[in-house]
Amino acid sequence: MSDELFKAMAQSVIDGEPEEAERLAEQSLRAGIDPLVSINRGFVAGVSFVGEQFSCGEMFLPDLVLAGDAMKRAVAVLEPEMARRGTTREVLGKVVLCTVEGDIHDIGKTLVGTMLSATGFEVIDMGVNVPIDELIEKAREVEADIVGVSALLTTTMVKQKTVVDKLKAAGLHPRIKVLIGGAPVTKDWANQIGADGFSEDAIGAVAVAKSMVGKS
Ligand code: B1M
Repeated sequence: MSDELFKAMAQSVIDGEPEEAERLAEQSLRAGIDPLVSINRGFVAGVSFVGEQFSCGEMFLPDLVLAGDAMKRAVAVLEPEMARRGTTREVLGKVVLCTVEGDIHDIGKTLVGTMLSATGFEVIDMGVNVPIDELIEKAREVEADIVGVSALLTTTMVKQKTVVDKLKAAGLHPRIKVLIGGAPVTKDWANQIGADGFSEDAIGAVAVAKSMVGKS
């Protein structure tokens, strides 16, 4: 019975059906299944599959967005019960995420945040057009492992360098590492500015973030 339910959970994420994911999460609670088990054996299995298919070009961006939505809806149902039972997922690391100052593009950044939290990172998403000093202050305050900086414009990607420089000047780098991405951003740029990680998409960002915190 549980195995079938876990399969259906994974499938609801693969099919990108948030209502179905929510319904199955509620059903699992009524059946008394540990919410952490539902997340790990059901929903995470689905999101991992979608990630793999996306990486090899078998699934596309809309699939990823819908899978992320379904995952989030299920986790929202299960999290209160996890808190009540005192069960917690292993937190892989803490990421303070933003789209950099001067830039209001938020779709890719939000997707990166969804994927990171779906795989076990604690994500503090500061939104878009975030002043660098505020980003650094938040990272210091929450003792972040990683700051994630998205930039979609050639005019704003230069601010990613400012983030690295200011973290170094504040003595916070390399304790707090810098992950960058966004349409104009390349691996060469990341190397040039001394960023610790780069990914061209949200799935890759998860793998890179895991290796940045030594959990790959
Ligand atoms: Co804008 N825009 N836009 N725009 N916009 C681009 C980026 C542009 C390439 C379009 C073009 O000309 N072909 C161009 C930039 C040119 C350049 O700098 N070279 C451009 C421009 C010029 C502008 C304005 C200046 C237009 C104007 O007003 N004259 C203006 C700037 C406003 C500002 O930010 N100050 C502007 C505004 C807008 C809208 C508001 C209309 C809208 C954004 C809506 C929103 O985000 N809520 C918009 C959109 C939608 C785009 C395009 C069409 C699509 C961006 C997007 O959402 N892609 C874009 C063209 C394009 O990219 N093809 C364009 C989907 C998203 C999932 O992908 O964001 O790349 P992406 O994220 C990916 C990866 O990059 C990576 O993973 C994500 C998921 O796989 N990634 C990370 C992203 N962040 C990451 C962080 C990481 C790791 C990976 O670690 C932290």
